[in-house]
Amino acid sequence: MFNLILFGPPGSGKGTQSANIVEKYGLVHLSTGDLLRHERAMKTPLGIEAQQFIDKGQLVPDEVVIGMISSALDANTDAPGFLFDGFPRTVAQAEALDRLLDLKRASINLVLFLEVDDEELIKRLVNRGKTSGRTDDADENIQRKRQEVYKNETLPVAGHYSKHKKVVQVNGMGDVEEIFGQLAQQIDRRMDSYVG
Ligand code: B4P
Repeated sequence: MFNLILFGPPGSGKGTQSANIVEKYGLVHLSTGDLLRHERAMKTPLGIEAQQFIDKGQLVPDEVVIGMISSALDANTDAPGFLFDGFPRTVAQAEALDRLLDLKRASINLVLFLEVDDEELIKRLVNRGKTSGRTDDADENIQRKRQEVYKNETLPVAGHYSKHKKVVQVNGMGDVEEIFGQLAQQIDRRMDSYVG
């Protein structure tokens, strides 16, 4: 199993690039943002509870997202590998993911870190808000809160994986296709050196 994390701040292009990566490499895409939005659309109790956090630009509690990922892993036993998008977002989530993969005799092979300037992030998300219908895109104050939460709670996740030399930084500014080319180069390199 080859397992990849696409990491970066809100608006760095994780969702955008995940679509390209999944198409090229056939990994199973697990986006906690998409899973939570699906729960909300189905009006499940989990979806309704999660939305209150999302609307304030806060993270949904760890136990909720870890439970969702655990079920998704169990539902895809034949997967050649997973692309984790927007997860893990806290060190506790990263530790839980390590344990879940360990049970499957697997681990994270590569963390690709998309780097984008702060002002560009806000610009992209405010822009997306014009068409996405997402309540968390609607206002700039929520965007700034999300960036702050990212710095305090999510950035330490990169430290967790860099201890094991799994993190590679990629410039997330510029053309979507060009950025994808750089991501693919890093994935190919790591896949070539991986036997399993
Ligand atoms: P997510 O759905 O993960 O959302 P995201 O961070 O907004 O987006 P992403 O980085 O994927 O950006 P995108 O490609 O769309 O999370 C939403 C919320 O759910 C979180 O705030 C949190 O509350 C909750 N949540 C999710 N996972 C959680 C977890 N694990 N734990 C706790 N809570 C969790 O790109 C953004 C925009 O930029 C798009 O409009 C795109 O078209 C544009 N764009 C992309 N690449 C570009 C480029 N190169 N140039 C110009 N524009 C570009």
